Amino acid sequence: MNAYPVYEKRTVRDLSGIWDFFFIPKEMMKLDSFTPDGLQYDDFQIVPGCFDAAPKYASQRGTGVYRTFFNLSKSGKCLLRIGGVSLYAKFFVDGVEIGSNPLPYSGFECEFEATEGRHELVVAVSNAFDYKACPLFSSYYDFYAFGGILRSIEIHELPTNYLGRCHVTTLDIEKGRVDLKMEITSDEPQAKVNISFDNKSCETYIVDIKDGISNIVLDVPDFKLWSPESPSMHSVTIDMPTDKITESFGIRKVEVVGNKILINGNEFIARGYNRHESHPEAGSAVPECVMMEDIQILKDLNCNFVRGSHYPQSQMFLDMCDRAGIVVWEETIAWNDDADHLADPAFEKAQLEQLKLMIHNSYNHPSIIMWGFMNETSSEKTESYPLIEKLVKTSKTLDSSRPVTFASARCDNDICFGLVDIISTNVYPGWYGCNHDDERQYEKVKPRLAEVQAIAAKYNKPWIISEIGAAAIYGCRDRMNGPWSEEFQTKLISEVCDFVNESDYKPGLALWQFTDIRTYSSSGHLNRARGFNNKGSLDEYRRPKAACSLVREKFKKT
Ligand code: ADA
Repeated sequence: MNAYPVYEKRTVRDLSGIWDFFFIPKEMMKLDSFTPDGLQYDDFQIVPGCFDAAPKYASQRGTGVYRTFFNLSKSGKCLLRIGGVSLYAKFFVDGVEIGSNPLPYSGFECEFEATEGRHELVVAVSNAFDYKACPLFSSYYDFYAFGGILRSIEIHELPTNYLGRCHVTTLDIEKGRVDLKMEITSDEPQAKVNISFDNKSCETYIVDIKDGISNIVLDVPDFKLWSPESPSMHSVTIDMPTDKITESFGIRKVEVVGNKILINGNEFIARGYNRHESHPEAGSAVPECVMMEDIQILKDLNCNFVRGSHYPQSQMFLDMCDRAGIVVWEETIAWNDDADHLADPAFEKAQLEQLKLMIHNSYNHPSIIMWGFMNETSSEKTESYPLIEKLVKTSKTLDSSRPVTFASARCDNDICFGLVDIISTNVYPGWYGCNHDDERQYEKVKPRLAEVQAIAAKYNKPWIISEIGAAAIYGCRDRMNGPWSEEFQTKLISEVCDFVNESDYKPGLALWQFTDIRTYSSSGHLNRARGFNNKGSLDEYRRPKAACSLVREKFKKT
């Protein structure tokens, strides 16, 4: 089984496995001119996977063309369902284009008609930087743009009347009352549905369908609340004569009250990391066993929080966060995009589309308590304000149950903090703009955080230090605490943790970052030793640096 939801009546083909493959260098072709006609596949790849994470195509940019075959038991409407691609892709069934996706890391679906029997599926996915084809990933972003099919890929045979998702919204944590918003495609104005929670006895309801949506409010029997400390999960099964879906969800309430974040009325103080989906041997297609390892390491470090930096997350990873009680900030992709991008209609369209897909795909995860977008954009400029305002309004329209935020690197003169529910700031005192010949740069941490706290306090909103840290090369030990040493990184993080633990107001904290990740040697004009962002508390192979033992202790005190 891939991540939730589970469709139990329709025929679903999981297409994970070995696919035919052919690589076209970017110099030979742009994706927009690709057709699969007459291609001779001379290789193979594993799906999910990144074709450029393995030796043969490492560092190459262009279009990876994947091909497989699938059988349909009947003619009719089908659904291609993919967990995410990088960077952008086109899809062909029997040589005919059925869809395209310009949104890196977004889970998405496209419907198509096909007859009973055997069919060819071609996924042409490009990792070439092309702002027109893919405005949401620029070559200066400080994380490596791998190419491939990152997560699960399925073909669903759709019945005449079928279910989309069922979004579960907590209405009352005292009664276990939830609102079920069911997506139903039907040629009838009503539907007869059997609804059961946790595979217990079901009840039959006749629901009205308006614009493809049916709502019903129900109390969950024998409910238990979801919280970071006690992450109880429930399931709901919607069973129609022709289709059946089971969704996983949690009953919990998230509120912002003054400068506090509350979960079920209890203050939540984030202690955790920014985590990229990245592994030196798998690229962005992080295997589920490594996701499990990351979850266990985060818990071992006494973390209760992870920011999915900087893009929509794997649904399987979010399923794991639900069950581990690790609270999540999920966000749309961006990295220091300037006002020229935000003023571009194509960039705006892509941002809004990715936000809608992210909320649609991730809605039922109780671990996600806030939506974010556009990391470190130019939120100090008036030209940026309209898109940030649109993203906030869109988020609230699609999901009034969660607060919104964005990580600002312009906190001293940010003009958009008034739009969001939570003030989030990325600051690097003691690392950037320092004279590292003087190893006491870490002494700059507390004064700077006090300055930022004063800015955040003006808004009387929760404040999260959404990024802070320093680089250390794994194994670099230096009694002089020199830069790039594990000692320096540990000392700087110690200053950060002491500030948040000693401060009267306890801000949230997401250290930058969980593990080292591949980037480029001169990302965003920043030097990156060995082509990696080395600010992980663990290296890219999840080997702990000295900072881990400090974090484990300091986070225990929260
Ligand atoms: C920024 C950015 C991160 C990373 C970090 C760094 O805050 O959001 O993605 O690039 O800086 O390591 O400098």
